[in-house]
Amino acid sequence: MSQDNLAAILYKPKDLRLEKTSVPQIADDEVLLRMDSVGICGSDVHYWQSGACGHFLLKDPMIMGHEASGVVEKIGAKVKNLKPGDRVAIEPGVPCRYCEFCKTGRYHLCPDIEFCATPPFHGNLCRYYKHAADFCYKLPDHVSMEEGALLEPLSVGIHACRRGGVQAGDIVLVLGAGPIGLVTMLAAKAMGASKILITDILQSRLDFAKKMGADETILVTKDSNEADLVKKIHELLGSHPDVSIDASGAQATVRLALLATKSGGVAVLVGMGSPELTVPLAGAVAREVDIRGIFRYVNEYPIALSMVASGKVNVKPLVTHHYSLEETLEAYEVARQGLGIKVMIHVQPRNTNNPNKF
Ligand code: 572
Ligand code: ZN
Repeated sequence: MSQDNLAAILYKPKDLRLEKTSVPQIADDEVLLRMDSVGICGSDVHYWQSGACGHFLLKDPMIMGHEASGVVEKIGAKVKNLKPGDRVAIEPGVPCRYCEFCKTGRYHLCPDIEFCATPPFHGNLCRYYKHAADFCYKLPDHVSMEEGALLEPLSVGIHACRRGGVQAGDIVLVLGAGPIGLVTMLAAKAMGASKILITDILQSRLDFAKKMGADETILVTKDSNEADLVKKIHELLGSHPDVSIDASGAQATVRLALLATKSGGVAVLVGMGSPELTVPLAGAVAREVDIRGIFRYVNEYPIALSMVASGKVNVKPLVTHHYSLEETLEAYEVARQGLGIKVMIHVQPRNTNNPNKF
């Protein structure tokens, strides 16, 4: 094995470097992975630009990357579920397994979870990376390494839909057509939503969403009137949405979610741009609109893999840009400019580990 473990390390805001680090030693329940594909998430760009994301602050140099897939190089003495050569998707958050949240199945809320590229934990945008074997999911031959990496954002979308209770026949409103809005739309469709309307401030993103299966779109501009938008949402959907999912985090879209949702429906907030927002709460409360937050995902990787492997969800078109590990800085710049949807970094040349033609 080559001992070169080239890694993309964020030292401080706007100081991302490619440097060699050591190849990690594995514990008995871990696997050593040769990394293959790593997508860039909005949070990666936040850390790179500001050294922070929400309440997480970069203090020490950190290896980036958490939307990833790799190939098993070596297994620990107690690993039973994987063997060298297996192609895997990596669920990036490994919880303590002992706290009340872990024991009751909501391990994503574990206060001691170690999540890739969330300070102080390193991510996997590097050549060699070690991970808990039971948080690696073997990919069937017909699922590409890129799709394996995309199970991460797809899991966020599935979790948002499950928190919203999306079910067959539901009418769903998705606010924001960035990567998370799009995977939420794909998940809602796969879960049986009968009509999905998606909004954004960029027409290019709405055009993309339409190609990916949105039934209706609305372009929101700074001159848009809130009451008119709510009316238009109801008109285009032919009904009030059963579930609204805000994938933008802006005050304006959170307000729309609360105002547009059907009485007795659910409004899911995937993330908030700022810690406090001014929203029309009284109306939502009086109409028994349930407001639910989400934090990443829990037990959704196997669902995401089934959806992709069965062909129920096609995430491939989300990848608009491809770069090598050596081109990481260029890739981050493209992601920062928001020029495409998903920027993918190929640690090994693309298709090295894809047995089928894709
Ligand atoms: O891919 C999931 C994911 N989740 C992230 C960050 C990056 N990628 N987080 C979950 C939400 N938090 S937060 O602090 N926030 C809304 C900013 O609750 C950030 C980390
Ligand atoms: Zn992410």
